[in-house]
Amino acid sequence: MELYHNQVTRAQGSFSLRMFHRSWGIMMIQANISAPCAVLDFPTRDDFARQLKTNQYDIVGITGIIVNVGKVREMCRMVRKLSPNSVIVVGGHVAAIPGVENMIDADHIVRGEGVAWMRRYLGEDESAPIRHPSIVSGMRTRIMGIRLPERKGATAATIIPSVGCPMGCNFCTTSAFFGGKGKFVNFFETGDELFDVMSRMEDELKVHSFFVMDENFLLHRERAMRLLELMKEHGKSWSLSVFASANAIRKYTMQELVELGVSWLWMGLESPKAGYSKLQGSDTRELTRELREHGIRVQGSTIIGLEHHTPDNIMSEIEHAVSHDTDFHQFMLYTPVPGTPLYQQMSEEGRLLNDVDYADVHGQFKFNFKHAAISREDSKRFLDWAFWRDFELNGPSLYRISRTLMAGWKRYKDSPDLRVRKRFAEDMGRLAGVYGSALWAMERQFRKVDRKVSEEIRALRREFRQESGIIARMLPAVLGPLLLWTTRREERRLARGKTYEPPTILERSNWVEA
Ligand code: B12
Ligand code: SF4
Repeated sequence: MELYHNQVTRAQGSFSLRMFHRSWGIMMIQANISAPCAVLDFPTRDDFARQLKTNQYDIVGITGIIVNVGKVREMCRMVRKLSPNSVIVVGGHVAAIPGVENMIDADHIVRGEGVAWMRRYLGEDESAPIRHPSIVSGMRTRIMGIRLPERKGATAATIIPSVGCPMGCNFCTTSAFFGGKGKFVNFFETGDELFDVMSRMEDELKVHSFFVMDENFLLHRERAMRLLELMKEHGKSWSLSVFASANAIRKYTMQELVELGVSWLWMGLESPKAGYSKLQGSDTRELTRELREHGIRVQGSTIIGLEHHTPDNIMSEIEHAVSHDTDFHQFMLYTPVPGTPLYQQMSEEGRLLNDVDYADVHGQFKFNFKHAAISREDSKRFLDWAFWRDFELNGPSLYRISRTLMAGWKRYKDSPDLRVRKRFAEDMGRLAGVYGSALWAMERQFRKVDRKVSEEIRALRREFRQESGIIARMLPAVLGPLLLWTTRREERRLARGKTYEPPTILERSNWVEA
């Protein structure tokens, strides 16, 4: 249930960003039906059994992705036993497994978009406008051994404008699941609709920042530019975290991106030799540097084990990826996932490994196919090395995002555009003291590990000192040593095998107690 620690900062030890994310697909369905509904997120087996025994549910909907198929099977079994009159509906990416109907005992298996399906099933109006649920993007955030306090408005709201992606890269399961190349499902077509949803979220959750869960947000330029127009008209100084491909980013000037509030960008950095059209004509290293200079945090994403990779060239491809010096870097194994054109192709070529458990098909372990040049065992070694190398060379992501904030602040603190100036000033006001303290601790922690990184951190800490107000300047003297202590304590805990789990959450709607 974690993003960063599973697939981005997993090699960063106590500096890894820990955070849980709710299951947005079922929250979306719940918000768009009028039937009484309970969403049970992250249940333990006991929680799930208790719900089934204490309520009479007509329908039990279960969501899962492919790795979860074993859990879905067990949940179906429990429903049949504890609530035999319930209809079982299974949705989400798990539905893409070929022959899944023979693996789990469900009455309906739903492929693709679920809101329309559920409305149709319940006899409700499937074309009614989509109501966006209020979603706080993450919870129980933890870094350097401390859990950050949860304050209303402090964490971004998640906005889901669409599902799927029309680019149709051959390995991409999200694109394939919602129709493949040229297709996707838009929940909010226009900039006006998006602005309305965001304004409502701003009121309800007291947020100014949004995590926009759209596979390629910037690709839809007209919608983005209309959103910008409205943001300007209403003086909104929002910040946006978005996913976008390099060719889509290139459709905008840096000024447009900054005015739009883009402050975090997730971008594919696949090898230029792979020939994906989303990268065409872009020098991603130059682009990354430029974005960061404008205060935009970049999360790079690189695939390990592409067709042209060999033991001889893969290290230099990883070095190339790492040399982007992004704020965060995700590495994923090239993985044929059921439902994608790549899976179909590999299956026809007889290259799929049949004895791999679906629970291990997620790109963070080992290949599930025969690669022309790299063995299954080596795939893991290269993947682990990529994460390690990025950490070794570029340091903790927390340091890198502080650096990007500082670059943005210096560039825009006197911007003539009030909205832009306000955004950077707010970030700086909120974070300068905390970042300064974290840098204080990081500088000391890295002295023994890597002197060069430690010195770079020190230089940045000094910049923070110079640019901060009086309180933020004083804070590191107190908070710094505390963070150093919690960081070291966390390292010891992790070495002992400590893991973190999300809490069980139960949310009911249209519910009248009997
Ligand atoms: C947010 C997210 C996460 C969050 C999960 C939050 C959570 N608690 O579930 C985090 C970051 C933690 C995460 C982790 C992982 N994820 Co993830 N994640 C996503 C992401 C980016 C968005 C999902 C989302 O909310 N979309 C918006 C909602 C509205 O869409 P949706 O969930 O698909 O739901 C719709 C339909 O599927 C359907 N539906 C869904 N559930 C149900 C249930 C019923 C009953 C019905 C009728 C319909 C239905 O209706 C919904 C509305 O249309 C997707 C990529 C994407 N853009 O979809 C990847 C994605 C789902 N993740 C993926 C993977 C591989 C993982 C990890 C294994 C990564 C890793 N190696 O660690 C882990 C495993 C987590 C786990 N144990 O389940 C893959 C799944 C591949 C597959 N085919 O199975 C995806 C598709 C990314 C990708 N392209 O590879 N992930
Ligand atoms: S651009 Fe990204 S989201 Fe779109 S199809 Fe390609 S990999 Fe998938």
